[in-house]
Amino acid sequence: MREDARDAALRVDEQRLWQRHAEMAKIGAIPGNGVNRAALSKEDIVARKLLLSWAAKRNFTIGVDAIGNLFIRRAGTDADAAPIMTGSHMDTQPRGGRFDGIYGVLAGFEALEAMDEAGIKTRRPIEVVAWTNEEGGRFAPCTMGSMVFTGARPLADVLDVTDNEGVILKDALAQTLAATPEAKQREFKSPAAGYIEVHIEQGPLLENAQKTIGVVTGIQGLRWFNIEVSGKTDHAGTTPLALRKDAVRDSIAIINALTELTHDPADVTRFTVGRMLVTPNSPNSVASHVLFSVDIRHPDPQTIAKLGAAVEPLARKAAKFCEVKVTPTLHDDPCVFNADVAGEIETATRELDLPYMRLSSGASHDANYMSRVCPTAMIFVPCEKGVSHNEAENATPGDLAAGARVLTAALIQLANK
Ligand code: HGY
Ligand code: MN
Ligand code: MN
Repeated sequence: MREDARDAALRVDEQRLWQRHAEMAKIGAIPGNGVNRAALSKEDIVARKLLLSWAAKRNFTIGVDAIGNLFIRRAGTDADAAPIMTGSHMDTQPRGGRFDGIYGVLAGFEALEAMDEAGIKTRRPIEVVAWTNEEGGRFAPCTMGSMVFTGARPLADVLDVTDNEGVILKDALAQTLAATPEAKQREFKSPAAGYIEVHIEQGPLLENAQKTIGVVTGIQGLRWFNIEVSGKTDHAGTTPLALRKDAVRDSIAIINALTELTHDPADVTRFTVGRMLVTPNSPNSVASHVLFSVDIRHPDPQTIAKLGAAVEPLARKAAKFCEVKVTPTLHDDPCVFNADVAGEIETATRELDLPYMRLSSGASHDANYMSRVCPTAMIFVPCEKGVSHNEAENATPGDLAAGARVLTAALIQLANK
């Protein structure tokens, strides 16, 4: 490892990093030590302003693109060189934790500050990005900011997405962009020479194996759908069952069919219905309309393709009384990270004498999309009992700092190649 990389890594300030998490956790704080900071919400805006206030104290330049991805750039000696990027997301699940996403943004910022304090220069610029709407909890699908930045989806495709309250994404986006006028406009698909994302594992493997660092080799495949079932509202007391077009009954039949499809004795396949909107949503009116989400995941490319292809025909077959509309909203095949970048992470981990293991990710991340446009890999640190997307999500200051040290060293190695 380069001397300057080691020097900067050892300047990562555990206390400052922990304190920053505490400050961010206040924005959207909910009982049980959790955080509810939805994408493009007023809480998201406050978090963006806080991050940019820290960047303004340093000689970093700030950029923003048309979907609100925020970029904090530390100059390199070669201004024209494509940057090495790092980052993650600041939005959370509705009952999210204090570390999912925000850790990758704060660790990236801590790496830039440690480089400043070590007084080191890198050939390439290094940029920290805070991706818009990684979670997809308010505006589906997830990983929206990185998807649009990398050109996997045109911005126009997502502007009219609405949240549960009927707010249109483009309106929430306009408000968010207006809140950070100090950020310079930035094009999509800006070239990057590499990307490393650090994140809590959101699973139990590191903790069970008593490892501090995960060198992440890839992400499993996932498919998201919105399924809409349209029937007819009727009186719950007087309408015979035989005459009903009951959207809830047909939704249950569809979900039972998908449960059967995804049944897996090895418990590797993941199937989740997390959102269900019922209309008119009254105990004594037969439901005329149901919209529900489908999230299916599997690490094997053929299996996830087969499962994804089966959803629409199965939904149509299972529904006996109502119209069914199946809209795919996310189609991610399993991704394999770049061996050289993973190698730099492993070398830095070994040279910093940290216990580690290689593993793949069950959760998806913006690194999924960045891996399609530049050499990409991830670093994991443990979270308590693997719990995430839950207020009880927890991590230790020591592990967070260790991940930030590996990140700092690996970024410097890559930025001088
Ligand atoms: O859904 C996911 O895997 C990520 O945590 N947003
Ligand atoms: Mn995340
Ligand atoms: Mn998440």
